[in-house]
Amino acid sequence: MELFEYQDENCRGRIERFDYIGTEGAKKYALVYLPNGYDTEPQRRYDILYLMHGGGGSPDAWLDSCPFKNMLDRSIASGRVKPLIVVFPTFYKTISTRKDGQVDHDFEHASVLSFQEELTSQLIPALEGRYRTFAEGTDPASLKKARTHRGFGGFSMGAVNTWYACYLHIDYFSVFLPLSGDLWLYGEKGGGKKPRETALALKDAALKNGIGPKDFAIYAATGTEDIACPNLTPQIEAMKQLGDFYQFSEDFAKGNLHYLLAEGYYHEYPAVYQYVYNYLPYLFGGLNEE
Ligand code: FER
Repeated sequence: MELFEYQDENCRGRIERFDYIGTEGAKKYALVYLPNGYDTEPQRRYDILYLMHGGGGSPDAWLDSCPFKNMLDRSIASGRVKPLIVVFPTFYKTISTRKDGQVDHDFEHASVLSFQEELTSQLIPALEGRYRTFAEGTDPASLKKARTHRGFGGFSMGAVNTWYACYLHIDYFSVFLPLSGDLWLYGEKGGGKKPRETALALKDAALKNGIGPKDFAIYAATGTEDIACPNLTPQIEAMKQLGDFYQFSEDFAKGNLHYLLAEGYYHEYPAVYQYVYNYLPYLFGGLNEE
């Protein structure tokens, strides 16, 4: 794994707050990273990555917990990554009152499902009506048509959200970055407890949406010391077993399933943002497609 190190960058994007109405009329916001050039190139459209925080977090968590913005600024300024929009939403209806270290499975799971509903019915239409993504309209057909330019990723409970987006909304997204978390379709840590059932459910959901092996890519990652490693690894292994559909490759430019297992890394943002750094150049077809 290549390691990112903070270094000052003059060519910066900016962060904007986007307010919207979520499930049951809840007042919500997401933070939006707009790359350098967004304001000076008014014709240009951008790939978009939705990136979810972990349990107990907020839209600010990624940006507060590691030099994520500097990583984006530098990756884009150096030409390593095509300019893109990154959205930091929250899956909680209101600010989380969760106490550190305490996971109430039912509360977390209900929050994930409620956000998944809001994601395609409220957040994406509102946000992509406002910013210049590849969506030519905010109706479901136009939004789905732009799916090759839209990704979803997240850390921990954000990875649970990512797998749910892959299960429920693969018609809206083509790229998934589940970082240190599994799919909880079959209960808490279900990817570890029921890996084969979980893998089959994901494959079935894709096929039901007419999505084939060439129509998506999953960039999963965790660390060997990460508490989610024992849950995520069996799920990935079970997906690899479905080799007619999931084409595993260590080359991030090939196949549709990748797994970065970082030796000695723990369950924390300073670890997982390095995985994002390593995957970013591959997410939307590399640098050559303009
Ligand atoms: C996992 C997925 C999510 C996991 C933990 C979480 C332990 C979330 C934990 C938290 O929010 O504290 O596989 O493994």
